[in-house]
Amino acid sequence: MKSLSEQDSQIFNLLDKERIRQNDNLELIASENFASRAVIEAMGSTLTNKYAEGLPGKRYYGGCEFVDEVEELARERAKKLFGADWVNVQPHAGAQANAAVYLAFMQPGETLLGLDLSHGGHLTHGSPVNFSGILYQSEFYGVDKETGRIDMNKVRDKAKKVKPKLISIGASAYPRDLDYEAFREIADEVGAYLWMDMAHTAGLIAADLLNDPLPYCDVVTTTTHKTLRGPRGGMILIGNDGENTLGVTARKSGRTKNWSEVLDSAVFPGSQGGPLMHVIAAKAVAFQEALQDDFKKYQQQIKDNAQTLAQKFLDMDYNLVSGGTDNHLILVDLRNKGLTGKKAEEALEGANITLNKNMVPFDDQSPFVTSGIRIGTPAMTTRGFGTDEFEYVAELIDKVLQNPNNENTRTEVKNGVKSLCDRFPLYDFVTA
Ligand code: DSN
Repeated sequence: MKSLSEQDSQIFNLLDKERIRQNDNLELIASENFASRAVIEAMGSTLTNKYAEGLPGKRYYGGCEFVDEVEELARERAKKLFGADWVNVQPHAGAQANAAVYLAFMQPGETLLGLDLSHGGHLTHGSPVNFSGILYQSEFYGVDKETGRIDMNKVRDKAKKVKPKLISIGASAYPRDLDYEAFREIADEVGAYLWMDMAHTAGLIAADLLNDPLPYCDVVTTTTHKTLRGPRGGMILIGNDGENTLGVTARKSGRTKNWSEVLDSAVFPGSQGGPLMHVIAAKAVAFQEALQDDFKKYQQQIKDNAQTLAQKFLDMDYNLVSGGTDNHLILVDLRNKGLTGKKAEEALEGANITLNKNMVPFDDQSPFVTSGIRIGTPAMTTRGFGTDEFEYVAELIDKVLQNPNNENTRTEVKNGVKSLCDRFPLYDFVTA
């Protein structure tokens, strides 16, 4: 058989260009990371060939003896990592994990209460352009205008008013930790189920560096490729399966069942066909990596780096939503700098600094323009950056933002980026 370079030089060359781009840029998109060689090898394996609808030991196809073991290892490792009673590792991505939650807990037309997308929420938490907002009645809570933080009293008021069937927690651009106990109390008061989407913060939660949602939520979803640093994919977890896990109101109202069975069916056959067994193998590898002591140190460094970045930006007179960070990202409000997020993203890209424009709460710009940028530390921390490097990163970003149209500044910053990246090489094996 031919190798990729022999078979298809066009694709091979594009993959190689992307490998070089990843090596030569400062990757600051808060949802991205660099998977290990072992994870990438598992994803590129012959398991991509295998159909395995069903669950280990209960498949609809023959020849599943080895993929059964792979999926069992992935499940056991994930349970150990998060202290979960039950997991399903088959969702192809975070959106598919979330779709299964809706299918399990909601009927079309019922009400969901989630964090507003423009306040840091996620598309699949009820946005009108997403299936979650099309099929279900979506209502939103937001952050307080002064503090930039979720105000639990306002969440309670809103929940009492709209009486949701399901309350979602979790965000794509919220720099603070979350109070799951308070959310649980509210869910119980109004008789709602409680769901946390920890896609962004799963690695920090696994390392006990943020509050743990599993004891308080009826169901938790995540992606596996952000702070968790695995392959692109999704997963669903339950802290304690069975009667005891449900909130007080749910128990009183007799809505007790083993949600694991309902959720398994909601994934397959409810919303997916054959699982991606090569990706599940890579998830197993990533979970094993995350169970090592080094992973905890890595997560602590992510957090230290984000705090360093936050302080440096504050010192340079930037406004940060909520005034700082508890996790892996900061959200910079550029309005006092006379810049839009779009302009900042474009100027920084020209200097090999990759991040994304982002709405800030109470933004007066459209989602295509925005008034902010989101900056995350997980990917460059994987490359070995510590707080000194992130101080320098903040200085490089500031230099570009002070002169967004100046070619000489961009060239100067590009050189700074190049020397940083050269000091912290990425992949020492050929990925394309
Ligand atoms: N697209 C992801 C992010 O950037 O946060 C969320 O799915």
